[in-house]
Amino acid sequence: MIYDLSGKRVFVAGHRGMVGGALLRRLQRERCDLLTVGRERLDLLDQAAVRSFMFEARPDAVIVAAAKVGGIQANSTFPAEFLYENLAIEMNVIHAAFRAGVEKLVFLGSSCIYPKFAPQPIREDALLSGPLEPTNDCYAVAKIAGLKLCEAYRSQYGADFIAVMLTNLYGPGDNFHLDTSHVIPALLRKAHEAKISGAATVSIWGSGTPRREFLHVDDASDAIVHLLTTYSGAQHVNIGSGEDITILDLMKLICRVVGFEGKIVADPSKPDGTPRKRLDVSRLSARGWKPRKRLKQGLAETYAWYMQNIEGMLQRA
Ligand code: GFB
Repeated sequence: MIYDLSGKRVFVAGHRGMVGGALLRRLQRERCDLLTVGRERLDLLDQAAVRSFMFEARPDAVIVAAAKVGGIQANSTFPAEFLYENLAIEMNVIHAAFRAGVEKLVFLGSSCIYPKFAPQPIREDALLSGPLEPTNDCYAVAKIAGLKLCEAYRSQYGADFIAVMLTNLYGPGDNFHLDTSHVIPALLRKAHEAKISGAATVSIWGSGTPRREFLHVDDASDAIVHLLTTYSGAQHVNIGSGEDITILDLMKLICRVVGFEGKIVADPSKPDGTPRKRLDVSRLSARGWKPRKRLKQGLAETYAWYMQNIEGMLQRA
């Protein structure tokens, strides 16, 4: 243990998102005070407001879980917002945390920071070794900037700011909107709706051949807290399950979980994105952490969560 959370005030920026929500659940098991603030009270894009908040709230530790996120289609449709909003959130929160004397900060990044054709599994040192995947290069550039910001405040000022790079996450609290979501919520919803309507087929975007690595958000939040309390270093750390699966096999698994028995058809008019992005998680494993939840179990639980929350989501849509 190098950062003991007992008695600390921990600010989770972005607590209403899927990862932020999981972090709150996980941190409730620690003896720390949790600090959150809703979007209506603090706009993280507003530099002056973030600075005032940080100086008034005086957190000891900060987790930057706030971000503009979305799946392959949202990323390629709104590159300006993905770049601008993510840069602004990182810049405002990380700089204000530094100025307010925050002792420890964890910045959450994503596996899309790595080159499109990085050798698999992807090691941390693959960063900036080749061109990015174009469907999400704006998001990736913003996340690389956040990582570099942490590195720079550490090397220049000795700030204990660390960066972790997360693989594709899923779980309760995810976005199930078909245009903007990541693949798992989209396919759970499509399979469910196909089952309910008695459809003969269900479609998946692209060829079905890309491979993705998935990690349940409760495992992700556990790994983040593990690194927050046990790690300090300039090198960012990958967080993943270490296993990947093709999108077609993922959909077969989802159809079994949901109980849809029709045919799966590919939609080649939609993009595949990067062919493969499995993270090398040996640095994390060497620090004594491993995931608990198997994909099938995590999918079943996420489907159950979707079923319980479907009405509220439809009302908000
Ligand atoms: O999860 P996803 O949108 O994002 O898509 P990425 C993963 C794969 O699933 C792609 C395919 O090959 C999609 O073409 N796919 C199949 C679908 N059917 C669907 C569907 O109905 N909806 C969606 N969304 N995908 C994201 C990045 O990339 O990964 C973000 O855009 C972020 O920046 C995130 O880094 C972790 O894995 O391709």
